[in-house]
Amino acid sequence: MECIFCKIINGELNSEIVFDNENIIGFNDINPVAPTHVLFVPRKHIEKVDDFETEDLALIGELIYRAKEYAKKIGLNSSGYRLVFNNGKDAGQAVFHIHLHLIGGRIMSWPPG
Ligand code: DGP
Repeated sequence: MECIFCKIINGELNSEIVFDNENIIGFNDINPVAPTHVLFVPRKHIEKVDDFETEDLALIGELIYRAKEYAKKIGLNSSGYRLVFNNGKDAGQAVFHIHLHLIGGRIMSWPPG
C-alpha cells in the first residue's frame, strides 16, 4: 500500500494521534504552519473532495464535526481557527487521501497566498 495516510491509519507509520474512532483519525501535521495543525482523515481511502459521493455524506459531515469538537476541546473556538481541504495539485494537495486541516493558535490573513 502506497498511501502515507493509510499507513498511519494502519499503524505502519507513527504519528501523534490526537483523535481516533471507528471512522476517523486525527493526528498532528508533520509540518505545522501554526501552533495547532491537526489533520482529520477518514479511515476510508477517498483521494480528494472531488471524489466523494453521496454515500460518504455522513462521513464527511463527521470529519468536520470531529475537527470542530476537537477545536472546542482545546479552547480554539473562542479565538477562531481555519478548516481547509486542499483539492488537487493547484490547491497544493500533496497527499491524495482526503483530509481536513485544522489550523489555529495564531492570527491568519485572508486570502491565503
Ligand atoms: P495537503 O497539502 O493538503 O495534501 O497536506 C498534506 C499534509 O500532510 C502536509 O501539511 C504535511 C502532512 N504530512 C505529509 N506526510 C506526513 C506524515 O508522514 N506524517 C504526518 N503527521 N503528516 C504528514
